[in-house]
Amino acid sequence: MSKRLTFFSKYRYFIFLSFISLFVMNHTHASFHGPISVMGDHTHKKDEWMLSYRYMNMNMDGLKSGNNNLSRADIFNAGYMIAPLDMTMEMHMLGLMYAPNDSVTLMLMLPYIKKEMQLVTSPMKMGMVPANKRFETVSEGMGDLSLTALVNVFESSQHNHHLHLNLGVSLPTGSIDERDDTFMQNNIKLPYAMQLGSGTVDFKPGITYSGNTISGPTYSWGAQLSGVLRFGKNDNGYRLGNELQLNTWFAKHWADWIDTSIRLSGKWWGDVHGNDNDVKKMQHMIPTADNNNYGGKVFDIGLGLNFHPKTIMAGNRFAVELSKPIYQNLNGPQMTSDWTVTAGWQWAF
Ligand SMILES: [Cu+2]
Repeated sequence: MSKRLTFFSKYRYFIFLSFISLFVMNHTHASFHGPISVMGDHTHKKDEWMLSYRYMNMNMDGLKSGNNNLSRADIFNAGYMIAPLDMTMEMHMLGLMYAPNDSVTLMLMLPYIKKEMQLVTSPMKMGMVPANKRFETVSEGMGDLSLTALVNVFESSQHNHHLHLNLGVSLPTGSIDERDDTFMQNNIKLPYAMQLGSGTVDFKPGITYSGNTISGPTYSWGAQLSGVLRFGKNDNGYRLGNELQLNTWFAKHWADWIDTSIRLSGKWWGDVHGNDNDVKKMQHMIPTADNNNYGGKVFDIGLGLNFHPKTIMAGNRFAVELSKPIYQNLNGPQMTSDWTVTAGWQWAF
């Protein structure tokens, strides 16, 4: 496990900034944002800044291969000695946006990640491995830093249709050398799913459309197609699979300070190319150590609630979204996604 940043120091920063922002008058005009789980959904006008904090809690539970749910017994019958039971990933994400001019907005995002996986050994004792032994592995630390230029390419004359490009790069600031102690061996290398970064410089292109009604009841909507393209191999001899994601959303604005949103998304991603030799040694013992047991497709539905208060709190937005998969097809055996919560605070100034 890498060094811990105490949660107190993180929250202290967040609380301090929230408090300060209460007293800052704001001249930023309201714009329509996508759900909080969508990154790079909006651009800013010249000289606007935005600071944001997101908390994400993603849960995985059970296993699938293709469309089929697998039981724990299926894993052991396939010859594995250890089955993953469930996994939680918590992410604290700091974001900073700045628009040097009306055409380009720069965005920086730095995640801090904690992953916890619960596992269990086979009900049959095998050699050194005790039967039905439950244990946990944990990894924690900085994830990959991403830098993105959001470039406006079209805005309708009424300013209600907007299109921009997302030109992002992700730098390998996240560790790919996370280890933890287990009952079998101390300081064992953790599988790909438990690492904090990709280990490669990745390109993150995307295109985002957003629109809103001009008069009458207010609705807003949007769509974003984005990808993660990875090249070469990282220092441990592998690269994660490429990703493609389509997000679409629709929001109803009940008043000028509150809206609710629905989001539908589809994500496709590939398996791991190459192997970390320390991990490959365990590929017949535990499904997560096999580079073929990665990749698949997931369709999600997300419901969001957004507050954007006026007067002295103007410029702030508080948002929460709960999402759940409605369909998943995984190269397996692989852990299946369950629900995800994303909560965030954005402050434009
Ligand atoms: Cu922003």
